[in-house]
Amino acid sequence: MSSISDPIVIPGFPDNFKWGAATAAYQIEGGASSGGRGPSVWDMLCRQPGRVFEGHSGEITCDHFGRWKEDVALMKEIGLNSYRFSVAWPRVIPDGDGAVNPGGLSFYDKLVDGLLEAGIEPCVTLFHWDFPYALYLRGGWLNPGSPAWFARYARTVVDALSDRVTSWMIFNEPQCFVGNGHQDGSHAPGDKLGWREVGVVAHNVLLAHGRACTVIREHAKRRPTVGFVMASWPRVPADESPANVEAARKETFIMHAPSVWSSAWWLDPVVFGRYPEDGLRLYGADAPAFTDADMREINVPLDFIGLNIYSGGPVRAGEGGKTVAVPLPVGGPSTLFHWKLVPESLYWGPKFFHERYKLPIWIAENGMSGHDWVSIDGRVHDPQRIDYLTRYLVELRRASRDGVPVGGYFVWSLLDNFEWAEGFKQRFGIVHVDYATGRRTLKDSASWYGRTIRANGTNLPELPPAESAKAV
Ligand code: GCO
Repeated sequence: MSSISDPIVIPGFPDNFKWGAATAAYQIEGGASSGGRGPSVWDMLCRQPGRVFEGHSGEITCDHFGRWKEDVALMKEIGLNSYRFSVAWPRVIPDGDGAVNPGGLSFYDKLVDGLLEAGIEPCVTLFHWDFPYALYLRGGWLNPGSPAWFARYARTVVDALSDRVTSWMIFNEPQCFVGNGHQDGSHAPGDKLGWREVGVVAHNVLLAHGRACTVIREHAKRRPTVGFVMASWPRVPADESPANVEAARKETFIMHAPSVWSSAWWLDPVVFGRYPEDGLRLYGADAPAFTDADMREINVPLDFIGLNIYSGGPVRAGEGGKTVAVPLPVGGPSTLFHWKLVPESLYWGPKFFHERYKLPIWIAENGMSGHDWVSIDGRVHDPQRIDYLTRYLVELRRASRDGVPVGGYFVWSLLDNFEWAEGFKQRFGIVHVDYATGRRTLKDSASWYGRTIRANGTNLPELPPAESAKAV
């Protein structure tokens, strides 16, 4: 029984909350030709002049392949309880569909053991964009055999790691590797396909997702928790009037043109077993051909939705049921990527996705790129990142308090790393990496994040909800 004089305990995050950091194989591992790894489409794209900022590549990057023990020690020092990393398909099966490379599997095997010894839960992403080049030469995701290739790869990883790994994320941001990789050509493999073919690529990825999900459920040695990770740029209401909230909710999922960027195009088939009707109408004759059996394969139960959220777009309800975008202030806070700070996207995003799909939400990525360097005092000061993360976490806590089941938060990223077409220009890490020497330096944000984890978020400021939005 509480009395009026008792301090009011306001719950923050759930007790078993996953406080983590995320990385991806091609962005941090390096060791591109070590240990029997085969080439991926990213190795090939990086060799093409003009594709990546200043001709950078993931050939060496953070050399996590060689320095993983040091990196696990850093995670432990920071105080992470979870770590999200991806397995490189061409490291495990160098040509994608042939012989398994024991050296490749043993890298992840040792990493998983090292993490568990350090008290950190390994959370595995099966595909973070490094598609085997040999399979690309066989038609890549356009090949009707691609879902089976992926299912076999998934089975190989599940057989090797599922005695210790229970958290699985299948695909990371299909929107990007399909949209950027196959439609606008800015990412690997660098193709510019028409809508009809893009639709086939996306459909094969959905089939691959469904089959891999079934493989995990049927073969995991320990009860798995399986998720699908979306790139998301949620619409947020310009103010919290019911009409504007409804406009933001609608606009987060609606399609205005054929697109693979819409989360609904991916999640509706996975969760509801059908493509969104507005999308099918817009694709028209270019919509992928599919059967009921396909949709049943895609529509297998999922345990959570992973959302990668960095920003969002304010909207309001306009005339005649139209939604109007509300511009953010000119010169307002933004990151080195020029992504605007919209902390409320970590409230409305989880809320809208949970309402629509009724699944728990994990924030699989959130963070900011900056121009961080090692200061004259030998330390890396990144106050803007601390402020960014604070503002976003306050909003995520608000979602959790409002009843959205939020299972975890993974800061992007543990290390500064190879930021795809941007090369090493963008530094997202809470740990600074000197790419010439491989030297790691904890940034101030890493110490702040450790304190936040130890406090389970109770150190975050209490702002009235409307204030947290206005504060930016
Ligand atoms: C993505 C990927 C990450 C990026 C990060 C910053 O979202 O593009 O999942 O690999 O590095 O999001 O852009």
